[in-house]
Amino acid sequence: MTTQLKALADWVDQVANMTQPDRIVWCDGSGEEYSALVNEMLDTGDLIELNQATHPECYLHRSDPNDVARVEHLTFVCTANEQDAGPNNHWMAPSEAHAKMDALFDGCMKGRTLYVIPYCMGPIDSPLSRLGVEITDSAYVVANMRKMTRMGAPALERIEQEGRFVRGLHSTGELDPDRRFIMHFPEELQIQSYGSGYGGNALLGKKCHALRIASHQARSEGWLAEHMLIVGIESPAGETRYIAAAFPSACGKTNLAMLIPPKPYLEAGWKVHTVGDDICWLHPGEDGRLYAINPEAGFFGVAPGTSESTNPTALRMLDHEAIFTNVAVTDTNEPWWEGLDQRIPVRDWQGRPYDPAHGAAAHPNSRFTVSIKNCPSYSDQAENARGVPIDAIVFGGRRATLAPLVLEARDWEHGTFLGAAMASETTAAATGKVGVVRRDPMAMKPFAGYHFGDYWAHWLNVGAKLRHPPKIFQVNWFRRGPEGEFLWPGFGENLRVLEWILKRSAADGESATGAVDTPVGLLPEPGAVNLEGLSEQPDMETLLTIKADEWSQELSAFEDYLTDFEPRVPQALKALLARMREQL
Ligand code: OXD
Ligand code: MN
Repeated sequence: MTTQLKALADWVDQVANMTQPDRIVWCDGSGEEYSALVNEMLDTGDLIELNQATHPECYLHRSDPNDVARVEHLTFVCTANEQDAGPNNHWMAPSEAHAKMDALFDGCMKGRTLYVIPYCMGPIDSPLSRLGVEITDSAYVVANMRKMTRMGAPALERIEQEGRFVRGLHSTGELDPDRRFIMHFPEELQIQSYGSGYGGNALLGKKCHALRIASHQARSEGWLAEHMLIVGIESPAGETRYIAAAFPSACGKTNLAMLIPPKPYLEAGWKVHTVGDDICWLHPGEDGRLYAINPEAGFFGVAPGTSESTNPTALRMLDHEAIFTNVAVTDTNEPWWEGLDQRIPVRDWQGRPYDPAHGAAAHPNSRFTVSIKNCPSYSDQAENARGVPIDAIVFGGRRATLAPLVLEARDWEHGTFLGAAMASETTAAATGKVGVVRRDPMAMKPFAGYHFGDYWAHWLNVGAKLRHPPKIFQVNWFRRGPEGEFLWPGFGENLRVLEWILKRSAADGESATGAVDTPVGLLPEPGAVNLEGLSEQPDMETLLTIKADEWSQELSAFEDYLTDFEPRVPQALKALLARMREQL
């Protein structure tokens, strides 16, 4: 396989001249190609076979111990004008970044294979989808891209028809943290990544293309590329409505996207349909509503914490055809991670005999890669070329205090405000300290490919044009009590909150029943969130209280934060902030 498309053929030639691989392979995405790659990696030790009786076609990859998460400090947005990248991104001048990357890529594939991966983000026949080609020297990346994207021959055919595609160049290099960069050139539709094999740094379709480059593209084309799961909730009446929800990395998007309804809901006939767990492209439809597609075709999920009680659906899809990265293994050679069950693993994520003195057995950011088609709750609408209509947008963070269980925005503008004001405790998904509160607007801090001020303005513009915008909500599953205990049971029980959200979304305007007005937004009125059948009654009073002093402080902190983004902060957000403060 090669290509008729001259621009693509020329680019591959040019990259091959620079990187000097031994071999060039055009990936067709076939099953045979995948099996051959797996066998090759089993030979080199890049993959380790897991127990094929309990976990058919499941493999383990152990990464370099210094290459286990996204590296935000080495991730750059290289726009011609520094201001356009915004204070939310690290910036480098395109000429400087190209010179740096050219030097790193020079001869870097000697003795290696150069793989060309044509891919399509989104359903292959959808006008909302976008195309890309990743060149990589990592067989592990090819295998993961096959699960995460629609890649190979059909994607190439569409690329040849359209001619427009994002060019992503990746090499694992020497895996030296001092020779590692993830560069984005949104104005050139280019990504260059060197020195890491980790998912978010190396599977270029994901964060680099579907969020950083796509958000930039979306701005000029009038849509939104967001860090959101997409889930369909089917009521006992048989009506399915869709929610798009943004949470920072490792805050439960995968669990929420495939939740199992609590017992009374299951018995009543509620069902959950998974469309996506991480990325959502939102396009205004001709009917004035917002439509969503999941640009990805698989999950690259956080393993620790996934269990029979937190996400039984995920366990059903993880016992076949999954690639695990940096998990531990049991004496029966099955994958294991903290929170899975009571077994004691025999080897940790680095392959050492398990010793609690070395810390966790599985790396806290250990991952699984699996096709969405393996998911038992996979939605039959996930391949719909038009996308699914969104009824509610949800913003969630991880906050021990302050943020109530759920809050409804008055309108799109206020919802944009709540999204922009999001803050959350950091997790292991990125290198750096865990558990410190950082501002993370729309859960896009690491992923917006341009200036946040322009991004918020774009959100306001998109909403202003929608004749039937979805309602917007803020949630917090992570509120803690005086002993540090979680006040809300979370996981499947979150459906109780989603039910209230969907009820409110179906209702017209603010007059609808079930909500209490406060200066910061609308709260469920007492009894409005169904608690029937919960074994322990949560402290709803604390979960749904707005403390004026705490919120005044929060608004001041947000106001300070906004000053970093001047003069591009939309006036409407500042006016809202002033009004909320006055009312508090
Ligand atoms: C992810 C992340 O991998 O957000 O989805 O880090
Ligand atoms: Mn993510």
